Amino acid sequence: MIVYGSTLSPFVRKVMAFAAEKGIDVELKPSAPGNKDPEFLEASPFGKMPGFRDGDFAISDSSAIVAYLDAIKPEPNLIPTEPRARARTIWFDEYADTILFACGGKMFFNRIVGPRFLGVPGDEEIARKAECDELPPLLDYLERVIPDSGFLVEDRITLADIAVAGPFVNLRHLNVAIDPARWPKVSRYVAAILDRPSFKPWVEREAAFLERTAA
Ligand SMILES: N[C@@H](CCC(=O)N[C@@H](CS)C(=O)NCC(=O)O)C(=O)O
Repeated sequence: MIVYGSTLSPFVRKVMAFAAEKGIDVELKPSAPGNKDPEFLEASPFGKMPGFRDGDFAISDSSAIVAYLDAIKPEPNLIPTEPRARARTIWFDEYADTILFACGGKMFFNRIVGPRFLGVPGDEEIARKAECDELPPLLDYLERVIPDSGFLVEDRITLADIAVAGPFVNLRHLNVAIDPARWPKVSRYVAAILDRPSFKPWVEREAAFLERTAA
């Protein structure tokens, strides 16, 4: 199975960590938006990453891909089946992919991707507003809902944790710290999930790449 993309994208990172937690072997094939390779475009018709292939089956969108992975290898189940737990898992996936990503993306694009990789100047005011105005309420929400078990749903690792913790890697790359005095649960939670073997090697690999490409 092939995942097309770069784990600097939280969506690609989510798929790679999910596959690792399930014990499914996937190959990461480097690809970036704008890639015109027909093999990639067949998997991702709008050129977004991640794309995915399993033989003659190709699909894009991180949530569609993880749904496929959870279905082909049901154990360990990472998308709960109990109705409320399932709904909450999908909610957290959505919270991460839309609300959290929209905020982190403004920082990551304007401070790293644009200036470093696309040759366009970043808008620091957009990044600053995202960090100072948009991020705190998103952390306040997590601080309220993280259970004592350290897992968002069913007191065990699920897609909810993989999706929510992933975008925090981009904040780490930006040296945007989560103040442990204000958000103690969030800072402990994120550190614990990102320390799992499913995430850690990607985080380290990304950090090394960003260090190599720093001006
Ligand atoms: N909902 C999609 C979002 C994928 C997405 O937007 N990926 C970004 C990278 S973080 C991308 O490829 N952007 C380039 C573009 O929109 O052309 C998913 O979950 O996979």
